[in-house]
Amino acid sequence: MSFSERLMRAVEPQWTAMLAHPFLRQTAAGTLPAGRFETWLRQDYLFVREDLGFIGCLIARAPVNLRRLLGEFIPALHREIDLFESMAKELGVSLEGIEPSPVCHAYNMFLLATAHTRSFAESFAVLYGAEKAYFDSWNQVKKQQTQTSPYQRFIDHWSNDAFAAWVNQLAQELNTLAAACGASELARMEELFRLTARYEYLFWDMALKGDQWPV
Ligand code: MP5
Repeated sequence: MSFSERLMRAVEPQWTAMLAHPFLRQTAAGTLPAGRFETWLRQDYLFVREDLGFIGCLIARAPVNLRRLLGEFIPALHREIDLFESMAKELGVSLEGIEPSPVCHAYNMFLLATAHTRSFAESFAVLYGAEKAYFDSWNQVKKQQTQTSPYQRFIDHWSNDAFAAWVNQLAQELNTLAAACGASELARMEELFRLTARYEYLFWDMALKGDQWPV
């Protein structure tokens, strides 16, 4: 079994819970309560803009052979930010003056802290987790939907063939990195991968139920 498969098996309970989250089912069925998708859109817009810093830090620490793969992800993230801005306009959602929710803030800080304080392989495992989570989640929405969604461009963005190829390539590179890691580093990668899956669950939960600073 490859290391990326081993990770998926290790976090199976968290992954299953993430994919079973009602936010995804209700997005597919078109039954989300008013305003919930818009909460996700606004918070994920902030998340992606912060994600650029995480990727930048990974590039700085990457072995030379991975700089191109990671470097090409930066313009892809800028195109993604354009997609958020164009969808927000279409849906009448304001992107002005948004504050990150506690979950969005914590997840972004987790990514940055990982990239700054953990090994490159550990940080790469977290990147794989975040990308794979979106690929699996939006693919599931796509499979479950029975009619075109007002949010179709987002659904298609993370479930198309190009995104599948990117996630696949991350898995291959992760397996190569893991082959050079000892048992304790592999265990830390697994622990961080599980935390990533937990944050992904929390992000859907935040979108559906709201999540505000109590004070
Ligand atoms: C991604 C995302 C995917 N946009 N938001 C969350 C909460 N997790 C993962 O990352 P990307 O960089 O948008 O492909």
